[in-house]
Amino acid sequence: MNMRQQSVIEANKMRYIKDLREYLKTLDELGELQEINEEVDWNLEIGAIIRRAYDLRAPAPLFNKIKDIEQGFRVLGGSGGISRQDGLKFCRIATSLGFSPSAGAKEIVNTLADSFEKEGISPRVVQDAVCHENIMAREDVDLMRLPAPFIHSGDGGRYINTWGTIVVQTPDKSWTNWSIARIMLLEKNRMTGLIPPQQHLGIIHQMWKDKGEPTPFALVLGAPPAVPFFSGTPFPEYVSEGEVLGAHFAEPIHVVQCKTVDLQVPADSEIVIEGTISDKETAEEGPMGEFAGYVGEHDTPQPVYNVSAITHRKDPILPIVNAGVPVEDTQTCCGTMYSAAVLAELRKHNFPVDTCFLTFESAVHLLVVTVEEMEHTRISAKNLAREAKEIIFNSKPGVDFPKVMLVDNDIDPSDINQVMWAFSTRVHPQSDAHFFSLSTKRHCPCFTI
Ligand SMILES: Cc1cc2nc3c(=O)[nH]c(=O)nc-3n(C[C@H](O)[C@H](O)[C@H](O)COP(=O)(O)O)c2cc1C
Ligand SMILES: [Mn+2]
Repeated sequence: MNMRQQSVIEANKMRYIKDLREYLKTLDELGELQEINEEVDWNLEIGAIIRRAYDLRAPAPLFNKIKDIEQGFRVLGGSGGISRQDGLKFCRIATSLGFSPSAGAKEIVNTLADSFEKEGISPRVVQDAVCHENIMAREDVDLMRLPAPFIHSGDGGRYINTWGTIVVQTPDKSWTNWSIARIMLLEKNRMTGLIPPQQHLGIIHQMWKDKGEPTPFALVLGAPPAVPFFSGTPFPEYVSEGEVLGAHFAEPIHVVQCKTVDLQVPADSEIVIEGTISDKETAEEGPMGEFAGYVGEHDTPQPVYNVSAITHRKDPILPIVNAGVPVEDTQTCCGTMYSAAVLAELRKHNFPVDTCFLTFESAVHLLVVTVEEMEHTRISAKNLAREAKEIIFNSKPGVDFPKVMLVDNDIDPSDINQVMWAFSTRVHPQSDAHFFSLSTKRHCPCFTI
């Protein structure tokens, strides 16, 4: 690490980065951004370059010129990727969430779990917003102007949403949910996307359907860097992600009223797509290469998103993820945030937990929980496992991964080499592996086991 980077790390200790462009500036100073000025194709090429960048742990690629797309519209990959630089492995996650670039997994996860317990801070409504610098409304709406990529060769279409936040609100307005779920382009003013019924998006969509009405939505692309992380966190029902984000940073995030729907979105965002999710109409969605590392085999009928406006900043940046084999941003986002959510849950039940980590390299299928070493003498390993299983698999985050490893806290659960060593030398195949049948219904459509 050179002296310039060291001073960048010093300057960024616990700093709240409030928009994507400031985040890109920080990445650039850390040596974590590469601008690509040659023309690239949205059809497979952008996806392939992002994939290569993950494999090399190379700086995040920012594509400045995209074939058939007007000059100025840009695409960013690797927003939450891991770094190959010594001591900076988690720097993109850390700086997105307000930590020092050199923060380790335990500091990030344990501090987030503390934040999840704090009283929420509601967003502050502002009047002017950069996301409204340009507006396409009603018949002027044209999604095809945006550089949505065709990512994997088996995909069912071009995906406009892989790292954006879908904002919806209950009909009584008491709960505003932010979440990430993939969305595919259909035509200039229509999209379709996964709306799993057990996810909060699905629960709120059902409330509107019960009233016989479509669900107003806003899709926020290129929000402040912390937003996707909070949108990818499985909080309990009726918890608004924006309020927990406010609690984490001890100040409200700025939001602005949408132009054509009664919703508010982070004001300092690059692109906002507004409209309603049909209560009746569906379209064939998918398949798409997913975070488990496989491309699904089928499309499925999913609700249609009808678009009433697109607003954007000048020269907007569309951040995307190429979901696939580890390590990519779905895994770093969910890995980090689910760990904090499980830790908060275990703490609530007085489980003797030190920290948790939903390992990136397992494609977020293996959660490692570290316990105080002396706890073994108080309670048998089998009982400890049973207790952990009861708490974890009955919580919202616990329905999305199938394997949990309990280990002494001399192991760093974010270091897969240490995890593999502990698993191989400390787990007796007959007496230390416990299988439980689970009543919880697993909901992830791309779940592999
Ligand atoms: C990049 C990324 C993409 C995701 N895509 C999907 C998706 O397509 N479908 C889904 O059900 N969950 C997806 N997730 C996980 C959800 O965002 C996560 O489960 C979140 O907790 C859902 O929000 P909710 O708790 O408000 O329901 C994705 C997460 C990330 C980080
Ligand atoms: Mn939620």
